[in-house]
Amino acid sequence: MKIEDIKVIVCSPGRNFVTVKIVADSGVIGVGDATVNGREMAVVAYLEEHVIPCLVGRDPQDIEDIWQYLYKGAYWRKGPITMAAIAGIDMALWDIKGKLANLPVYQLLGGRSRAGVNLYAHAGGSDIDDTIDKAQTLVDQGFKAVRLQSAVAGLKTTYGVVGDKKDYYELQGNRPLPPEEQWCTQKYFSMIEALFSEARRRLGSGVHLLHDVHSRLTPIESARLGKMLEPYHLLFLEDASIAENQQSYELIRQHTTTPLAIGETYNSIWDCKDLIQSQLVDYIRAAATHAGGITAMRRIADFAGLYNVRTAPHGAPDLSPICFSAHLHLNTWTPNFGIQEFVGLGNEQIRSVFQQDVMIKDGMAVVSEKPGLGVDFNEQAAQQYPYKRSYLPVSRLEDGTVWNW
Ligand code: CS2
Ligand code: MG
Repeated sequence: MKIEDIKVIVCSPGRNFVTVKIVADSGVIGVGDATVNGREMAVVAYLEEHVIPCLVGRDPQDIEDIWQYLYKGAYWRKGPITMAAIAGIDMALWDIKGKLANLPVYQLLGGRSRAGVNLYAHAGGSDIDDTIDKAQTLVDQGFKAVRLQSAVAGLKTTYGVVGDKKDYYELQGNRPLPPEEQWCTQKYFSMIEALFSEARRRLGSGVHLLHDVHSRLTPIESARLGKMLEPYHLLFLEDASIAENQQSYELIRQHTTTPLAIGETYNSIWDCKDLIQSQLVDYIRAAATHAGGITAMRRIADFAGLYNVRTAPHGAPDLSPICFSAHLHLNTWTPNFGIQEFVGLGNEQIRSVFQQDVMIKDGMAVVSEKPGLGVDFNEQAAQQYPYKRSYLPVSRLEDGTVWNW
């Protein structure tokens, strides 16, 4: 069996997605997600110029060999662009393998560990009341876990809060340069405890609450926050501090029992290794698209399982439905799965391009039983939505210093 053709399609049905489509000589088609928000065309060039020529004519069933060839064979290992390119190919090959075997991908991974995949939804509001109102609506819809992000009084913008303004959830139509946002740790600390105490008062203790700091705090500030939020029993506190220096999580850990999560920007098992091995985090949030595909995620999950770390894959709107589907297959299998981030199934345009077979009910997703990943990619529909240059925001402190967004 041979790979006949590989195409990379960039479309923008409301936001940009990079899709890899592999056609095998038997006519079987596999699709994968290779989207890196704000750097989409770098992945396209990497794939078209350096990856695809090495793969046409090879056996699409050799997933492992192809993964190792692209990872070790490049000499220049890791990095978001390389790993997204590998991920797009890898997902498409698993899709093909499933179709050839006439089995959904989770069966190829080892079969079910659970009936369905628990999801956490996003509540982002303009103030504490608005955030909790939105959380209440999600709870009423059946969600058992909700992430709370509230605007911070006195700051022009806050991460995770979608208003009527354009922000990272949307495409920057008329301003194709990175938007700038503002941050002030002191202002954030003056409201964050009230958000969670009020949420517990209004929502009760039955719902799981989560929060994403988006790496805005130093390790000692994260320690303070974790301690401060202990009475409100978060399911996890995400990306409290940046962990380029993985040891810095030791300091946070020494001070707080609030469970910690990290990993959405990680590209390989090596980025998570020390955090997992030293049990410095409770949830690892690597995504199939950014950490090298299903082959790599399977290894991260098994490694994490040795240290009581659970998986909680990234599920933001800038990962395509193909990635979400790959996560559902992984999560259905992963014995040490924790929770899946969920922001909905996308707008009408997205759903016309990526026809995804999934059932969502009462805050839980049930994976597709179709062979492969269970996503039909409509290339003609995709062509109606050409790529539009767009960026994630950049953050600055009030004095102008560039900060972590
Ligand atoms: C966020 C993301 O969902 C999350 O947890 O951190 O929305 C993230 O900001 C974007 O995916 C960045 O591309
Ligand atoms: Mg996050």
